Amino acid sequence: MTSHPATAYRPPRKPESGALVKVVALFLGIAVGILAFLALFMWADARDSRDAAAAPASTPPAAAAHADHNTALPIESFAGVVPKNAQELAAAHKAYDATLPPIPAGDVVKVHMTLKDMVVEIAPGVRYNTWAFDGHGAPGPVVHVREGQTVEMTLTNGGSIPHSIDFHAARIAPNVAFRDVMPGDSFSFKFTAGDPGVFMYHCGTKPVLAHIANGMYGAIVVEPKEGLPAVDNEYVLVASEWYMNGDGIDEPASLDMAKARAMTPDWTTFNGYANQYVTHPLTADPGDTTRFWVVAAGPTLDTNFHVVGAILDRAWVDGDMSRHESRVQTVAVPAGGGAVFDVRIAETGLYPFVSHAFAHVDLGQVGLLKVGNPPGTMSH
Ligand SMILES: [Cu+2]
Repeated sequence: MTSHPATAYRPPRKPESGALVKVVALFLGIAVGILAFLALFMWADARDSRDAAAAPASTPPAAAAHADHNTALPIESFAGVVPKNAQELAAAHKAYDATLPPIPAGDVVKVHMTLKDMVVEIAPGVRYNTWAFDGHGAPGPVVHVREGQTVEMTLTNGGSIPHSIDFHAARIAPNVAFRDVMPGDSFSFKFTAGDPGVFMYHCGTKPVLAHIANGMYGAIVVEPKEGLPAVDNEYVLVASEWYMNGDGIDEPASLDMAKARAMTPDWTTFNGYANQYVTHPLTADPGDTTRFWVVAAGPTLDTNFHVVGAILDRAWVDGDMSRHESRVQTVAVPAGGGAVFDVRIAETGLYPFVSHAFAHVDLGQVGLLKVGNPPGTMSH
């Protein structure tokens, strides 16, 4: 496995000659052959395991529980690796407040974010070295404005390398507004929030993949001037994925750039922490309509938004608030995109909201909407 500490990232060198390319191609050919052999071997091994499982147990349970999670992938995965007291830690974790904040009064909304290097927890007992907007970890704070308001944005760089901020809600020259801000400096720009919807913001400093993967993203909600249909609850969910060079348990993990390029995350999350709304559900009352403002921050993967046991009554897709789809089941929110979903749920119960690309659920991108007080749960 090759891993790059986030702060020591170097781009790969280009092959220097055609001969080198040929050598690399030869090695790749050999590697594919070896992988094919390994795949065959693992298939045979899996068959053996299945047969062994059917036979009386001969492997001590402790050895089985400590199965190597690392043999199936060319890149080492830390997916699902948590300490023994994970449940306790998940319960103690303070969930990111998903509630949509109110719109500030006035024509101008001043937003000041300070970038800080900080360690955050992204799953129970799993820590990661982020570059974080406004000391929030990831995602950064939700910015909520009304269409027509002017956003006056100041970014202070309290980190150790250059950073920037790119608002998808802005029509502005990016070379001016989204420029790099040096450590210790501050920079301001303003834009009119003229297009309603929910948009991503993120650091746009190169390599952007690394800056987003390290937690530099968030959501800005631009409420349409004429408003939307009234609802009972409004929540903001930012979907993202994490690529780690260690399990993050004994010491915080940093970015593994090879994994980020290969798009093989260790964890996927809503609002930066795996399964946090399973342990600490979002809430609604029976008969309520709940609005989800969803951004897929990536850095690379989409989120396929679905609420189990419900239909998305209204879906405004990718920031287009001029029309909505009705009664749809699953809507893909592309990396770098956002969508708004209204869901009316009549019956008491626990309703999972997920990315229905189910590897994402397995890696932590799932939460619960608790409607009423289903039996066996505490009141809210
Ligand atoms: Cu950055």
